[in-house]
Amino acid sequence: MFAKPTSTAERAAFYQRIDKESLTPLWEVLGALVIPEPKSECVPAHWRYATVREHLMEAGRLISAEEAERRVLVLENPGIRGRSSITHTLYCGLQLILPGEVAPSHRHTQSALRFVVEGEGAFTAVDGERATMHPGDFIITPSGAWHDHGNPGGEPVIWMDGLDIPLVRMLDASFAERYPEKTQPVSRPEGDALARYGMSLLPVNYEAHSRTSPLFVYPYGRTREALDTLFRHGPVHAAHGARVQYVNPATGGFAMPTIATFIQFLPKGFRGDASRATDGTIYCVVEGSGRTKVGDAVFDWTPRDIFVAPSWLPVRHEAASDAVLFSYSDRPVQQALGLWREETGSGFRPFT
Ligand code: 1HN
Repeated sequence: MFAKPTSTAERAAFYQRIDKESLTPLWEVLGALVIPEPKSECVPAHWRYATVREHLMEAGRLISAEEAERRVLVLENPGIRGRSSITHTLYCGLQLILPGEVAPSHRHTQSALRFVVEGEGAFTAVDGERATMHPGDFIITPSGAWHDHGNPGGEPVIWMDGLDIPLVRMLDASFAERYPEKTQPVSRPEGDALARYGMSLLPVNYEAHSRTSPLFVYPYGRTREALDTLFRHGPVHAAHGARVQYVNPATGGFAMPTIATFIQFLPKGFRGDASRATDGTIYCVVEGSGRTKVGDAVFDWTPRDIFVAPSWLPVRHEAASDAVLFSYSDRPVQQALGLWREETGSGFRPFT
């Protein structure tokens, strides 16, 4: 759209001279800076669970959760290797905690989500309350909250971590500290947050002390029931199936200030319309099998697989069996800044 002017020897010499003073001519780079529509360096990518799990189990033999601080294999977008990023703004990892292990308590300004993929018996502790993790549970560690994990059970437990690490890094706003002890004290019984904030009731005079949902565990059983009802009573979206977003019950907004989280049900035989949005999205398969086309890539997925759809590439889901997909993106950030755009079905205007 913005064409580069022709180069001349005189201009090139000028650029070289000013380069020494950390100056560069805008007209040489404008076309790459301000592009007519998003064209991400990130690429569509798919990680099969069986493969990653094998490597994660090997990591389990090489290093303890305690020595590693967190025993995680980071899923790096192949288009931007070396930046611990799955999209430009978001991080994704798979974390393993073995029976008897503890991942020590710490806190940081980065917000984190956990989506449990395998195993029973581990817990995560957030600001004095423990949550026993079950597959499919969505759990939040708010910015600034002390958190540690433990596995007093008898089997390995694995979950997906989603954090806003690249975003916070871009803003140079990272602070972190260790808790003086390995684990934080328990100050509230398990289920306290769910009773206080997860029953469509709020304590009177409730005052938010954070931008993150006070409900930090969204158990899968309840979510799954809701999805089932949504699907059975319809309507089902032509592109997204029966898709819901996790909300902060105190505001109705997204559960986290920087990360949106979604879950969707795709009935057996679903062949979705294409849709695209400016928020690159990470999907984790919860149930079922199917196929998703992202741009020109085609991913055949089965439970616990993770795949990523970069910004603005068309996404089309098909389900071979009843399927459930969890997903997350930076949508709250884009919406807060008035940048978010979505095109689905017909009709789309970037400027209104
Ligand atoms: C972190 O605190 C966790 O608490 C997981 O489990 C992954 C990646 C980078 C920075 C902090 C956790 C993380 C992390």
